[in-house]
Amino acid sequence: MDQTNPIKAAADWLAQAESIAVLTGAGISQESGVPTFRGTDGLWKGLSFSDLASPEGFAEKPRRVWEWYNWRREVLRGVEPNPGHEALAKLERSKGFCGIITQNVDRLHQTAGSQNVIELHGSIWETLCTGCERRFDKTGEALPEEPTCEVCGERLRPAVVWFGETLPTGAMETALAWTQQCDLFIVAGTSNVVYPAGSLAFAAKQAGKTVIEINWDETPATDSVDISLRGKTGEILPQLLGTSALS
Ligand code: BV8
Ligand code: ZN
Repeated sequence: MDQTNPIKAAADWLAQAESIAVLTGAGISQESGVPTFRGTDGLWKGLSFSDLASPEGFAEKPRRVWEWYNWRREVLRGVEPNPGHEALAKLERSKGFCGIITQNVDRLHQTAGSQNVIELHGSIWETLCTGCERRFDKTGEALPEEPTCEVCGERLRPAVVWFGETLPTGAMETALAWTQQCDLFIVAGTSNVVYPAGSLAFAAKQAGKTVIEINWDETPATDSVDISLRGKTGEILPQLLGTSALS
C-alpha cells in the first residue's frame, strides 16, 4: 500500500474490490446541512440523548421528544443528498455488490439512488402507534405537536430505534452477512461509539477484510482500520471513485 498517498492507495483498493459494504453515520449527511449528534453542530438545545432518543424520555415528555423530531423532519424537508451519498449510489451501479449499512434515519442514501440499504436505526419519516403498533409512512409531512393514531387514537412515536431498544429484526444479521461477504469495508462519517453498529468495522477487520475509514476526526476504530482518511465524506468518496481528480 502506498503509504505516501493514502487516498491513492484507498482508490486502488476500491478499484480492485468487487463486493463492498459501507457503514455510514450522521457525518455523511452533514454536508447536506443535517446536524450531527456529537460534533460541534451537535445536539438540540443542549438536551442529551437520554432525554430525546429513549423510551423513558418519550414516556416522560412526549411533546419535547416530538418537538426535536419535528424540528429534524423540518430540516430534512429542505435538504438533498450530497456528493458522498451520490458516490455510494454510483458504486452500487458499478460493482458486483455494494451494500449500505446506515445508522442514519434520513433516507438520503435512498434518495440518492442506493437500493441495498439497511436502516439499523429505522426512519424518521415513519411513525409507529404506541397502541395498535401500526406503522404510518409520513414522509415529508408536517406533523402535529403530539400526533395520534388515525385508527385507534393512541399516541404515535417516531419509528426509530432509541437507546435500550433492539434493532429491527434481521438488520444486524444482514449487516454482519454483508461484512463477511465483502472484499472491502468502508466506514464513513460515524463516531463509532453507538453499538451494536460500532462493532461492524471491528468485525470486518476480524474477518480479514480491508477496512477504510473516512472521517474528519479520529474515532475508536481509527487505530484498527487499514487506511483512515481525514476529511469530508462528500469530497473524499467522489475522489476515491475517480469522479474528481485524485490528489
Ligand atoms: C441495542 C435514534 C440491544 C435514531 C440512536 C453493546 C451492545 C449493545 C448495546 C450497547 C452496547 N453498549 C452500549 C449499548 C447501549 C447503546 C449504546 O450504544 N450506547 C452508547 C452511546 C454507549 N445501544 C443501544 O441502546 C442500541 N440498542 O443495542 O439493543 C439491547 C436492548 C436492550 C438492552 C441491551 C441491549 C440502540 C442504538 C440506537 C440508538 N439510537 N438514535 C435517531 O434519532 O437518529 S443513536 C444515534 O447515534 C443516531 O442514530 C446515530 O446514527 C448514532 C451514531 O451517531 P453517528 O451517526 O456516528 O453520528 P455522530 O454525530 O456521533 O458522529 C458523526 C461523525 O462524523 C463524527 O465522527 C464526525 O467527526 C464525523 N463527521 C461529521 N461531518 C463529517 C464527518 N466526517 C466526514 N465528513 C463530514 N462532513
Ligand atoms: Zn393505533
